[in-house]
Amino acid sequence: MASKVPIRQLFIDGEWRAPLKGKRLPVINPTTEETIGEIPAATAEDVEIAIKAARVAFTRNRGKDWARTPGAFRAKYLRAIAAKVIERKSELAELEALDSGKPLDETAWDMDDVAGCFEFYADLAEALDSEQRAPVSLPMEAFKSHVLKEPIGVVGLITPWNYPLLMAAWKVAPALAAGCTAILKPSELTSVTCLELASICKEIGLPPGVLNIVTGLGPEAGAPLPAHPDVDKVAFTGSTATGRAIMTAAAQVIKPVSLELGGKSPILVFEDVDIEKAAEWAMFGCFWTNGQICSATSRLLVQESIADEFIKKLVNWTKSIKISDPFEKGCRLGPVVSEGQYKKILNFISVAKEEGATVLCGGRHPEHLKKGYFIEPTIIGNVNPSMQIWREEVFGPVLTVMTFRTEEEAIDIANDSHYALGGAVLSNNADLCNRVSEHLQAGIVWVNCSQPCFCQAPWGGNKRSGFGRELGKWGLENYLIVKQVTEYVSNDPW
Ligand code: TXE
Repeated sequence: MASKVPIRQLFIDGEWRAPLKGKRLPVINPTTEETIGEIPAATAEDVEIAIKAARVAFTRNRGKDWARTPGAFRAKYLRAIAAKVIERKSELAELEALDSGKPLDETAWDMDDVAGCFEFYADLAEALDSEQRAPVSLPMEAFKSHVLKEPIGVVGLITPWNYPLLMAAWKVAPALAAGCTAILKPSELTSVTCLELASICKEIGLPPGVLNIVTGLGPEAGAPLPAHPDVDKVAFTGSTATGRAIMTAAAQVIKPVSLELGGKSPILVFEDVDIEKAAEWAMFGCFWTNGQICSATSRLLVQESIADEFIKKLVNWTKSIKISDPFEKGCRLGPVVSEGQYKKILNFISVAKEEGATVLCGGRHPEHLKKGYFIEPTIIGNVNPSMQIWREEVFGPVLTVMTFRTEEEAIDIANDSHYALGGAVLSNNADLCNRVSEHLQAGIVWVNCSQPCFCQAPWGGNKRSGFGRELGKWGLENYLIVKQVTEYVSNDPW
């Protein structure tokens, strides 16, 4: 079982490079609070070199331009990455659990999803070849027009810590499939597996400069990407505040951004549900990945007529969730990612109590675990829609509960949020589910479930949850631009 992490450097132009200023950051195991290694901390000077390398690899590479390679050529590299992830699955899953605190079972699934994502975009890269030169029908016979799909250019990919390698895959795989070259900046809290992705790229012989990986602090290693005139697009997943800063910087040089930001997603439970099944989805929807999911359905709305029975069941089950070292068999909840997040979540709970809410279960550090950033799975009732705990993203294992009487009221309360990422409706009435799905303000709606995610289907939010869609064919389009080519084909003078 891994207890230390490999020592790595920045990955720039196909080589390991020490950061120019020699800075390094500690890697802290959130389960033990111990330092278990370090990562290189890039500054603007390192990022500048990475951007230059990506630019050369994109279109100034003397005939070997990644941008001009056929999709089928790029697909081979994506498949090779997928194969290596599977070959190293248990090692990568262990490193991810060690670094992030997520249960080992979950990080093992994450690795399957990482490989699946690279495979999926390999298929789309191949398909892209046959989609080129699609004709456009014009109203004048003297002209013929077609469309070229071209890679957008050098892209900056900035990712968070809740699914460290998977969030990188969601961006790297479509970017490379489209023919873009990239600079990936993972979260400083969980960069370990992304540096292993670098080792995989080296091993499979990905052409130098196609993917550069710079680790370090956001303001130092991330901020140069949106601000730099030679980065053509930025894709970001993280907090709404950082998303706003990225958008502001990108606006100065007019470049597109796609933003997947925070959320406070509702789950609506109607009186005709099977209470046991619904309670399971409500728990899963909020406590999976230690509650650190942007789309976590953390606002539970339950119909008044079943509220007492439903909440009682939910609280009892939540109390039985196994919270332990992520490597322990049967672990369902590990520690949250960092001391900063731990304190932030406990503060949310204490403000909720001050505002008059009631902690129905959890709300503290578990007694049986002396060390680590553990927080018991928590359910908070007696809330009203103006409370901070109901309105703001907690990003931890905290579920907040309110009741409703009618469908209209449930939809109104659900939509009364700055966020609009996910939403779930649980009912046996198909018409009701359809109506609610249509009315919920969200980029993703789950019916009779919460959180399943497939790389074939679009992912992303509206309002302050961001814009742009990842995954599926929409994820590829994020990294493509369309070019119109129109030809005068008549022999007659114009
Ligand atoms: O996020 P940041 P943090 C939310 C969640 C969490 C809060 C804070 O509510 O409690 O954000 O987490 C990089 N220019 N989400 O502080 O800062 C940073 O290095 C460029 C929701 O970790 O947004 C990291 O790589 N980059 C979320 C990435 O941005 C910058 C997932 C995300 O960090 C930067 C994570 C800058 N100025 C947190 N500053 C989701 N939607 O899934 C930071 N970064």
